[in-house]
Amino acid sequence: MKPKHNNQNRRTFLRKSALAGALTLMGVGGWRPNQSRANQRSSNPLGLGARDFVPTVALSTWRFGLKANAEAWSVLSKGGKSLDAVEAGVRVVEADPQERSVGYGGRPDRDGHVTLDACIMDELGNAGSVAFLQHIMHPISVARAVMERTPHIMLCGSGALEFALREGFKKQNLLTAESEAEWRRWMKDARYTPVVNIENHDTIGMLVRDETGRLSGACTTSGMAWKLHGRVGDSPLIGAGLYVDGQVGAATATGHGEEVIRIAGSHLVVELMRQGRTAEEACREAVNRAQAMFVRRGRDLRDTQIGFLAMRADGQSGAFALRPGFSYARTLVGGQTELLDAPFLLN
Ligand code: SD4
Repeated sequence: MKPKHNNQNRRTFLRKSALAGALTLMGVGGWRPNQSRANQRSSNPLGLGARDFVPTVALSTWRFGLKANAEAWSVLSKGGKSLDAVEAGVRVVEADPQERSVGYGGRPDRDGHVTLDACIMDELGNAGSVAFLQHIMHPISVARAVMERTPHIMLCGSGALEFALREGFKKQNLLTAESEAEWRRWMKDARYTPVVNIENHDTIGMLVRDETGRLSGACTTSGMAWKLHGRVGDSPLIGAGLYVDGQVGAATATGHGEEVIRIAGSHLVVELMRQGRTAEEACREAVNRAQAMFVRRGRDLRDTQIGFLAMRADGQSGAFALRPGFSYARTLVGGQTELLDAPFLLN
């Protein structure tokens, strides 16, 4: 049952929780800043800002994460659950036609179809996912329905669409005039060949920790633009695009999905945190592994990007990317939100 809070209790919660979290992060949790980050800051002898000791409550990928976090915060600040907060947060981006890499208005595949991938997971290992879903504005809510109303974790393609329609979701055209025009321009000189480049895809992955310490995550995308019809990326795959273990932490991925799948990226990040790494260190090691595998396969890294976000069960959070340019939104206990640039491996 949902806990009730009056305003006084809420303020007390926020204060106590920030303090307790800071103490945990500084001591009991064993968290120490790594040197490279410490060197970048100068506000105290350790090079850390006060904010580094305040637990994170919401973390999400890219600039559009700012509006997702704002929505998640409006759920959390009323005492809401992390699962409701992640769903509400990413729905904002799914419904925004200006965001051309998620949901409505997402860039289509090479045949002109908008196909969506999404998954959601809570701290107990409950999970739901949809892949290669068409015509539904909010794939994340269909994924949640798969989690809560079926014995399965993942539905895809026409089966996922049938399920969504039976559950009362409306069938809609998700291809906006702008995305269609961009696709038609691409068709002119693309010779119908799917491309991977760092500009044509951005997923929203979101991790939230609520006031009772429950972690949840969500990940939703229209995937790589101009992909082959039927292509599924990492975003709907539990363990690749998203993973949550309520006792350890949560992680989500963005970027070139094939490279994230190869290393089971988000699961790897959570396992590295289980072994004692901070969130940023875990993300960095996952990026190292992906890069090593890329190089072993003789591939050129110039046109690709992957990035991870992670949050430990105590609220310590971090990010790391292969290349520059990966930004993410972080909201701390108390509701302050900022857009940060993830540290990266290669220029
Ligand atoms: C995919 N990982 O479909 C997604 C796309 C993405 O930032 O995240 N882009 O491969």
